[in-house]
Amino acid sequence: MLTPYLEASILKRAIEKGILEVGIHNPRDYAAGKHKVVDDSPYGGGSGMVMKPEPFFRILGTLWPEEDKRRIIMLSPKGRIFNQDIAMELSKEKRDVVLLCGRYEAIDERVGEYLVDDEISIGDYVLTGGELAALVIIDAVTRLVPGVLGDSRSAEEESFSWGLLDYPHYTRPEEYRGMKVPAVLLSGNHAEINRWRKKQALKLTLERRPDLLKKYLLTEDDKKMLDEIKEESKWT
Ligand code: J9Q
Repeated sequence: MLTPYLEASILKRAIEKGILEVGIHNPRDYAAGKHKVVDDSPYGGGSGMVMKPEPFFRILGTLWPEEDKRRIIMLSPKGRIFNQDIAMELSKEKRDVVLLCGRYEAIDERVGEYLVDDEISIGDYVLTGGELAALVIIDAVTRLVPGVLGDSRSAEEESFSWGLLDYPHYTRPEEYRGMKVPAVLLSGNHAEINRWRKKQALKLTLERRPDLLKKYLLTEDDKKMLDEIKEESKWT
C-alpha cells in the first residue's frame, strides 16, 4: 500500500536526494510460529479481531532498541488531530519517527501503554487501517524539510499566506469565454497586487473558515481589509 505513493512524486525525489528515508516493517514478519499469526479474538468477547502485542514489541526492540532514538506515533482516531503545527514540529524531529499502523479493529492496549509516545488522528472518519494516515503525515512533514521542494516558494510568500485560504490564481489567456482576469493582476503594480491577493484570501477565509481567522495574527492593514470586506458585503 505504501510503496506506490512513496515511489511517485515529491517523496521519491526526497528519498533519492537522501533527505527522507522510509523503512516499512510488516508485523507479520515478526510474528511467532509457522503460521505468523498477528491477531486474535478479544478477551471479554465481542466481534472482530485484536492485533497481538508481541510483533510490535519485537519490531521496536529489534530496530529501535534505544528509547531516546525513537519517537513512536500511533495512527489512531483517538489521537490529537493532525494539523500544520504538528507537521512543522515533526519536520524538526531529530529522532527516528516510527508511525505505528494498526489494522483490524484494534491493537492490544499494552502496545499503546508501553511503547507509544504520541497518538495522531488525521480526522474524524473511519479508515480500514493506519497506512493512509501514515502517508498523509509523511507527505505533509516531508515537504517542510529544507531542500525537498527546492526554493520555489520564498519564506516571505509562505508567511504571507500561512494560516489563510489561498487567493485566486489566473494564467493565460487574459479572457476566456468572456471571463476576464481581474485587471489589478495585469497592472504591474505589485503593492496593489499583493494587497488584492491578501484581501481575497481574508475574504474567502472569513466566508468559509472563520475558525482559521481566529488563530491568524492580523496586521493593521489586514484589519482594515476585513472592515472593507464586511462593508462591501452589505451591498450584495
Ligand atoms: C488507524 N481510522 O482515522 C483517522 N485518523 C487515523 C485513523 C485511523 C483509523 C484506523 C486505524 C488510524
